[in-house]
This record gives sequence, C-alpha cells and structure tokens, in this order.
Amino acid sequence: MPRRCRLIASALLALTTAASASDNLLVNAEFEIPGAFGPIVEHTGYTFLGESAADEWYVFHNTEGTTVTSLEPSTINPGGMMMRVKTTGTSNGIEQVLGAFDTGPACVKTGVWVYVESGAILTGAGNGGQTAADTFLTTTGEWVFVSAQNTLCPVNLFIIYAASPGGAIFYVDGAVVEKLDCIGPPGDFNQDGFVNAADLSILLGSWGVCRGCDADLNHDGVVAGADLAILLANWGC
Ligand SMILES: [Ca+2]
Ligand SMILES: [Ca+2]
Repeated sequence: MPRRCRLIASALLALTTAASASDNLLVNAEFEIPGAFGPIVEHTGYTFLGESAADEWYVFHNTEGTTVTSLEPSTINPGGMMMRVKTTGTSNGIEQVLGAFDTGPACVKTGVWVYVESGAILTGAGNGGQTAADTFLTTTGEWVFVSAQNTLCPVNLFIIYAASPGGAIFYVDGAVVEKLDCIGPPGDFNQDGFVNAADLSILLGSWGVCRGCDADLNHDGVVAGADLAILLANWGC
C-alpha cells in the first residue's frame, strides 16, 4: 500500500476506534490479545471449532474445511496487531458472541476493517445461529471498512465469513458493534416499536419489484420470501 494511503487508513482507524471505544459491544476488537492457543491456530472440521488466534474470537464452519488464524503486526494500525484468516471452505470464518440467545439490542451498527487477499467475505449480525449477510466485500488488495446496520434482531453475534467457493484469505482489524437507538427493529415499518401483523400487511402490500422501499429488508430490489423470512424472524423482537 502506498505510504499516503496507509497514513489515511491509519487516521481513519484511529478515528473509528476513538469514536466507538466506549460503546463497542465487542471485546478484543483490535485483535491485540492472543487466545489461549495463539498466536497461530489451525482448526479442521465442521460447526463450532473453538477459539481463534485472538482472545474471544471463535472459528465456526458451515462447511467442512480448514481455517488457520494468526495474529500479525497490523498493516493498518502501526504498532498494533491484526488477525489473518485463511479458510478453505465457503461460509466459514470467525465470530464473537456478545450475549445469550434471544438477548441483545434490536438495532446495531457493525463495522470492521478488512483486507481481502483472495476470495470474498461477508459480515453479519444476528441472534445466535441466525445471522444475516449484512455486507459483501469482493474488493481485494486494499483495506476497506465494511459497515452496516443489522437485518436480524436481537443482536448477540457478529460474524466475518468467507463468501466465496473454496474459502478466502483475509485480514481483520478494528471491529465494532455499536447499539443504535431505534423505535423498533428491522421490519417495524410503521414505527410503533414492534414487528407484528400491521407490518406484515405493509410488506405484503409492497410484494414484488420494489427498489428502495422499506419492505425490501435484504436490499435486493424485490419484496419477496427472503424479506418475509426476515420479518418473521424479527417478530416480537
Ligand atoms: Ca410495527
Ligand atoms: Ca428483498
């Protein structure tokens, strides 16, 4: 990375970190603290595989594969550490649990600095095993701050996963999950604080191609079954 870009990236990281440090629901968000098995940890298998190279960050596989995590000197935050994640399977990556299932804020903003070496990644937040792909990153070879508001609620889990066939190689640093003040969770279209039948009728009334409309919860330009599934998952949140 050119020196100027690196300086700007460092300044941005410092700003995002300073602004959010006190409100960050994540711990070890800067990947400074090695885990019990660190600083290089290899997991092979399926489902929950244990702690990564970084304390409080865990490796989870949705497909069979191998993931190697390692803490290395950060290239975006000089003097600090970042984590390298190399995974051979799609939908495999790292996650942090923020609280118990069915607990946590209805609305959050998530963000993390990511440098993808190969493949593509997604980030998401949600309730236990039910997380949405809130961001997709296909840019390789540069640091990018990926940020989104949650789709599923309540939020007690934050994930950073490979979204490409065959896995991905990526670096992460400076992650944040911040509670947002909201009247109601995603799907509360009429803003009465709850997701219920009134919101369902709004969604059904928007059914079909509907670019930019509120009921398009997954932002794919169509109000369809995927949006209905999100609304039903957030029912009563
Ligand atoms: Ca509502
Ligand atoms: Ca949609």
